[in-house]
Amino acid sequence: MYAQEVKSTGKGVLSLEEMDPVERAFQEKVNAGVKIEPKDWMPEGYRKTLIRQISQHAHSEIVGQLPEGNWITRAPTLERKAILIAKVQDEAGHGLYLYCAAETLGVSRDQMTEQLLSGKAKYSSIFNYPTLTWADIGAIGWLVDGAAIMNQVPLQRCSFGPYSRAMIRVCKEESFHQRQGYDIMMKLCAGTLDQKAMAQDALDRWWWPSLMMFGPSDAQSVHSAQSLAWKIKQDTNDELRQKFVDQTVPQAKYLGLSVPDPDLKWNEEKGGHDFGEVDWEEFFQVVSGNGPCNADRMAARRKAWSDGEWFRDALMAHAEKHSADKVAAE
Ligand code: BYC
Repeated sequence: MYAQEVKSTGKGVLSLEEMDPVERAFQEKVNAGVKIEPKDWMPEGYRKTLIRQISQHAHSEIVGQLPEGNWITRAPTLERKAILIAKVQDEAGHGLYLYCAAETLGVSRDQMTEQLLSGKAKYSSIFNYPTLTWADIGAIGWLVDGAAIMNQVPLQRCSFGPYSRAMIRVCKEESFHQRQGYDIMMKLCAGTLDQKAMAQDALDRWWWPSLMMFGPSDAQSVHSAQSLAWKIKQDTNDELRQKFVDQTVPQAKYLGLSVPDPDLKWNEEKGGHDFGEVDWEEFFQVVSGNGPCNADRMAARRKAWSDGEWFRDALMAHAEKHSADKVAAE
């Protein structure tokens, strides 16, 4: 039975026998690892799930420019400033590839923007925390981009072609982002006592929000079972969170920093770390708009949209004039 072939809790997922023939053929294609392309038949739920996830992913890239953009004018050296500008520009590029991938599913960029600005569409919880010191830029690269890579590497194998191809390019750039963040942390940790304390403070503040990036626990995840069945996701939220902890703890040790979790310890039997419970109350508060920076982030995006109105109007006027000239010349 199909539901036994995937790592799903089975919540609401139909077995092959329960599907109608068209849907069954689609699922068999997915099971065989054939990519689904925009013009192929797909269940409406698959299309909607992808639009939701890809557009939220795109919004995260765009909103994610704000916390780091906050430090461009205050980067400690010209070199660090140039690197940070390049990184923030990369995030804009990621947003654009992802909006294009979502557009192939029949939603327009304007519709997606409207959903973000009206608060209907989510973006990653992590970008609702403030960047208080330069060490936060190191912590974001190291932890936030590190968590993003952990989540996005499997998305390169997503069943939907345009999303999977966008992820291949995004992942290459994210590796550079992660390394530049870790490089900042290494410099700070090899610096003065104050610099090392700044690095520890950043780790203390970004650790738990980074673990929240992987989404609610498997028991609370609404979409995981179906997304695993459709091979949109390859791993559950908890599986990726565990991998991230196991990868990151030795990196913190190398820096000489301590992870702010008294329950963290190596579990020989499972071959991974045990770690404390994420504060899910905080997660759901942030996701529902009540995090420390939600209002600021949304205000910045709304301002950018309204400031850009004259430019969008000018582009439209130019395009209309151009096509009228063309018609007149025919
Ligand atoms: N924050 O059923 P679940 C970057 C929502 S940007 C907010 O587990 P799913 C970077 C979820 O949407 C990289 N909301 O959902 C950029 C759902 O709500 P709706 C960002 C969250 O989709 C700039 C509900 O909770 N990466 O790297 O199966 C600078 C139930 O969750 C969060 C992506 O976007 C969250 N953390 O799994 C630096 C990755 N978690 O939609 C760096 C793509 C969950 O029903 N997305 N929710 O209203 C995914 O892989 C999946 O969507 C998730 C959630 C793992 C996030």
